[in-house]
Amino acid sequence: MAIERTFTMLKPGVLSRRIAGEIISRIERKGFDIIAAKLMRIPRALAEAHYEEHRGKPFFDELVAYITSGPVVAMVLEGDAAISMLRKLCGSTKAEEAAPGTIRGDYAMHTGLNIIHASDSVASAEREIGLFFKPEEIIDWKDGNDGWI
Ligand code: IDP
Ligand code: MG
Repeated sequence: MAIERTFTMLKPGVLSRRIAGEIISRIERKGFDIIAAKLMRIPRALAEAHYEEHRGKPFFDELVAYITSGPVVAMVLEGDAAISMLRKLCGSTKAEEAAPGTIRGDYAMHTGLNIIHASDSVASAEREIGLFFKPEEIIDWKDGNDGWI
């Protein structure tokens, strides 16, 4: 499998619910390397750029309003097949289809409040990482646990 980088974001509400630690812990325990992380409040223009593919859809305005409504935790993760691996860990987009055991399945009741974003392709990951992080904010570290993960 190829090493990939993916972008993830704990959406607003995660900090208020005091579950950021639990979600980050699931990501770490799966084996991803967290290579960038920051707490931020997303400006409207960045939210619209991030969700550009959804502009014009019925939920777009609500989505942008939600994502700018409070602080998020933005991260870059690295690992084997990180993009599809993280999508699986997050679970389906629709709340009613997200399986128990996945992050969305375990922590979200509503699709519009599904608590975590994960890039869906190599192109999206590159684009989203570039929107949220400067190259110097990404730390390329090795933990020496490769044989265990
Ligand atoms: P994804 O987050 O699994 O990649 P997308 O289809 O890219 O799913 O949608 C982006 C976000 O927009 C979703 O995570 C969810 O918060 C919201 N969303 C998607 N579809 C709907 C919907 O039908 N109603 C309300 N919100 C939606
Ligand atoms: Mg998406």
